[in-house]
Amino acid sequence: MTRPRVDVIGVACGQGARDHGCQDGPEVLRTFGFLRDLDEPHGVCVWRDIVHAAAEPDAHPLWQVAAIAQAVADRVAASLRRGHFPLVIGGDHSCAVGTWSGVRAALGARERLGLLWIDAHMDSHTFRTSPSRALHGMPLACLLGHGDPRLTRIGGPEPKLLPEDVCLIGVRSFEWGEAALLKKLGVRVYFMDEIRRRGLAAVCAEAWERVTRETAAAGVSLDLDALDPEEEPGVGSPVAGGLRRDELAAALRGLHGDPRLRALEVVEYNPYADRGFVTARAIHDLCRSALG
Ligand SMILES: [Mn+2]
Repeated sequence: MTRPRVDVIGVACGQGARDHGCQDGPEVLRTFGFLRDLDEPHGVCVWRDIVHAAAEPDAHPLWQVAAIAQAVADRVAASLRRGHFPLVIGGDHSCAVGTWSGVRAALGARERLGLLWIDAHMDSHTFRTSPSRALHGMPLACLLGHGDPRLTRIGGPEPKLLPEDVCLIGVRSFEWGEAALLKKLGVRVYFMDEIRRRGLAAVCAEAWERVTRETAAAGVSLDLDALDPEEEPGVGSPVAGGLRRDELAAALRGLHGDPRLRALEVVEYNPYADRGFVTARAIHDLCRSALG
């Protein structure tokens, strides 16, 4: 089987977070060529473009995030329809609404999408439960059909994910309201204590089996704050006690070459918090692990 061409789609969104630093993540990674060698040896990785927010800085963040998510959804769906593999590089995690709505749109109407959500947080708030009202704390709820219609209806009115087709991995910081939503829906959450007990490899293998059991395609949404900030400082919302880069790289290598893996998203790179580009290099290593 020939490897599909990888379309790198940068998303310069920072409006979903209080600190907008992640907005400049894709531009730094592209300018300094951190993903360049994904190109080798066959030239199958192409930076398509970087999606920017509309030039209306005073617009409400919800309006800006919805506009950018729609643009991302269109590009991701077009990439899949060309038979390519979209690699979305955020930006804050609100771009996930666009990424996975786009993947869902490229599938058949009755086909289901599976997703591993690797994150220190649950990202499953709605405006009713979120203390901060920050949109990067809401994308998973939106994809499950809960949230503001301007975000839940991108790519069609139906939920983009069924609860049984999603697993969260690496969670260690959350609020009561979002945990209650996931519990009510029956979404499987692998907290850090379970990962420490069983090992990331075993947890990832089990989670991947769950999200591919009934689905036509599956993906990985990787929030870099799942990693331990002692190793990876360049993230939007660091939380102590996370995954090690090498164990996550090994787990992603387990997915490499699996035809059910159809898209990958890596988000929340904050270049202003990075030290000596260690986290930029981690992004490269992790993409390389998953994509070969
Ligand atoms: Mn997140």
